Amino acid sequence: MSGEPVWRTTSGSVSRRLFIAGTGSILASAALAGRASAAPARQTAITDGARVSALVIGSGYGGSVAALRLAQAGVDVQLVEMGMAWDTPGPDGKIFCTTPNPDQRSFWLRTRTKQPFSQFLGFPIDKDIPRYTGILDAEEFSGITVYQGRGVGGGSLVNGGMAVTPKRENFGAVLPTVDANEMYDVYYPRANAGLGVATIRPAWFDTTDWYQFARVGRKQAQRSGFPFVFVPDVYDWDYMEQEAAGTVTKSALAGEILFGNNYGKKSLQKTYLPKAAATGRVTISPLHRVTQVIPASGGGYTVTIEQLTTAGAVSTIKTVTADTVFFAAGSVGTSKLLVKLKATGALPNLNAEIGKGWGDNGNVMCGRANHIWDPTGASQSTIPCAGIDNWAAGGAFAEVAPLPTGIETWASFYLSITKNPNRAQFTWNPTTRAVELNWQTAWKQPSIDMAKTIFEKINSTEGTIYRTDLFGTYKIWGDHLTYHPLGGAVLGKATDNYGRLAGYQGLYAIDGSLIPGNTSVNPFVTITALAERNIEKIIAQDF
Ligand code: FAE
Repeated sequence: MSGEPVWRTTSGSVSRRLFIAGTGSILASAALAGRASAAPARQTAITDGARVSALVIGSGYGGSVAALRLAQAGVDVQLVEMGMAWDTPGPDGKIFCTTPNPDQRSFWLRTRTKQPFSQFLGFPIDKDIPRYTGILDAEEFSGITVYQGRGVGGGSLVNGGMAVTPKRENFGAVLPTVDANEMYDVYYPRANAGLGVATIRPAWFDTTDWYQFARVGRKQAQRSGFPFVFVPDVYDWDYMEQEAAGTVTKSALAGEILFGNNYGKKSLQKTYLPKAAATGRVTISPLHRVTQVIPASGGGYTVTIEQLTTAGAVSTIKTVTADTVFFAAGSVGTSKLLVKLKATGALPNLNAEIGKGWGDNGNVMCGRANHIWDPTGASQSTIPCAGIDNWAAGGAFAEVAPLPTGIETWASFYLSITKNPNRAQFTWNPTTRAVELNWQTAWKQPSIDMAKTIFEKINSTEGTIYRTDLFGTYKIWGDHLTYHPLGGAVLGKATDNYGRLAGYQGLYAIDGSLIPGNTSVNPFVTITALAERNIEKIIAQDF
């Protein structure tokens, strides 16, 4: 296949470029998904003065599930997303830029990149870029940088696609008020099916150069007595095998991940969102940011929305009335909105739990330096497929992550999810008129200690040391960030047991803000499954 793939639609084959130019974002998404039929989606953005049944703020996992299920139940949905549509190729013919060569598409309104690794082999790797509504936000709070996706599809656009259902014995600690039987019998299977979750073919894993790094990870984990587990992903594994065979355009095997995958990854743009569009009841408004939600005098809520330019300026302010509002702006986005709305008197009856219970899913990163006889490979897929499970004994689950630099580095790299007990709170600062988070960098120490239960043992068995050149000069631990923000409107505390916000009828939280800080594994399958559970109940009882 050439670099300009051909997608089949009901009207025959069209080139992706032509199809996108001739249609709108949602139809383009449906075409990218290879779906045979998609009913026409409404193309126009939300209009000033509109009255809407359901307004969903944010188009990540929670927002996409809510939009699809509400629309299928016959409810008209306005899905409002502050990021771009990500449906139009740039000058290089691609929608997304690669991780090694970030351009303006990479970061959300920054003039310099802020890569998770600040340096490599002692050299700083960040560079200047034009300020643009790029795909990855590195949002800085005191003591932590929180990485989040921006655009139609939310975090699914930028994440590694690791689609992990927590072990059942850990679920009680993840969501204590939720019936585990229902989740494991109905909603986790529904979420996994809806997301297109699959596992790498073991025979290919065992032979391909692209996963040598993970095989080294397996060998070393097993030599130290740790369980090594394959981890499912939403990447199309058949497509990846074709990438390796050279028969399709490379994406995961061409360094694409952090700023989007042009091919192969089943982001929400290829799963829930085209299905939502196919109902004909969902309108998506990209580059629209919700800033205010206040009870309307005639019932429902008055919602203020800023339309943004790609430079981040506000071009128009729209006011609409919504019968119901679903907060799906992600843990940080939903928390920031709710904390502000409560503190500024727009929604004063929200309860005192708003903004509380925020955690980083215990994220901490590190690299290890292998011996010269243990190369991890110059060619590495960007998609992780395996992990080291020491949750029960040491409180750590370490994803064996790629370091796709294109050269041999002898480095093994890991993102650990740990049972870090620390929880932070969002609060409103009336002086700066901004929402703050009181996380402290020192609160990562339990995560480091838990990750060490794996890596000290491996280093001792292998006679190896940590890398000290990835996160600063002579710095071992990447303890400055999280990819997995969770909490801020915790289920059963800020809301009832289905996400209905306390104090107001018709207001719901339906995203990662509901989860109290930790999922024991990567979070998006749990966010999706919980959203599936909650929306089913809400549709049955409230609509
Ligand atoms: P999210 O997907 O963040 O969607 C919220 C959306 O709301 C975003 O599109 C925002 O732009 C939008 N928004 C925010 N505020 C507003 C506003 N005021 N008005 C309008 N729109 C707004 O929320 N998780 C895994 O399970 N496996 C992985 O492999 C994995 N890798 C990751 C790698 C990276 C680099 C990152 C950043 C995250 C990763 N995650 C991973 C985390 C995962 O993407 C995240 O938990 C989910 O995306 C959160 O889903 P939500 O629906 O809560």
